[in-house]
Amino acid sequence: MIALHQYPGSWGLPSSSPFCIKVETYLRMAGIAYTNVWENNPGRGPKGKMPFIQDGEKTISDSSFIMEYLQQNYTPNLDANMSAEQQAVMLAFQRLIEESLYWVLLYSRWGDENGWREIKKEITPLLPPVIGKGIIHIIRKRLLRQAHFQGMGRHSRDEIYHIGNKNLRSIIEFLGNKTYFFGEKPRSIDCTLYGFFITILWSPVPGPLPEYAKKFSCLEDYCIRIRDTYWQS
Ligand SMILES: N[C@@H](CCC(=O)N[C@@H](CS)C(=O)NCC(=O)O)C(=O)O
Repeated sequence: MIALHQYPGSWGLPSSSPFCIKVETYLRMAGIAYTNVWENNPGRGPKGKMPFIQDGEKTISDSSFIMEYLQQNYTPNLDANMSAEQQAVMLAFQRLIEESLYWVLLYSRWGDENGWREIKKEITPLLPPVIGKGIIHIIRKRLLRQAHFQGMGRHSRDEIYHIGNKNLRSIIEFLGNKTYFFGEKPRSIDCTLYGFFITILWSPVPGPLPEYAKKFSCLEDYCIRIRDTYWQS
């Protein structure tokens, strides 16, 4: 059986990482049997990040490589029978979310003082006692350094949220009131969207991202629909 290594949940979310929620949602949507292995230390993964999976002798790291592996080795493939155009649009949105919106989310949690307060309160108790108080600052420094080198971390607070909300707006425009991103059938992009949207909407990290997202009831409806269909047990 597939072992999904991922961070434990915070604030009632299934995991503190949207990438982990993405993979678990895919496994649930496709009905593939798996077991969770909870990890707090990303260093245990082959790429120093969560999630990764083990399937027999195979270890696969990175949520997108994991999903490609699942699509090649397990049925159903949620992305079967998509047109080339749909696949192109899907990849563009996936990159927008994972390579741009992700860094805004990271900043909102670890850089923005309001988010950092919530993160510190939630994550410190999950770390080893006493030294955990120091470790959380080391994690923060490492993540903000990543954001700096990626480029997002060089922008002002207003600029970062401006980028984030523009990203959100384009996702919302495309989703509209559809059941899933491409209509009536859930696709792998819905797993990515669910991971990121519930992290933004259903965690107590405050700021312009959730404030903006909450203005669009279609987003909340979409998350509730996926939760009620795939996350009840
Ligand atoms: N491209 C990777 C991104 C995974 C990722 O960024 N995971 C974060 C949590 S959201 C992580 O484990 N970060 C630990 C670190 O960078 O130290 C994927 O799709 O799996």
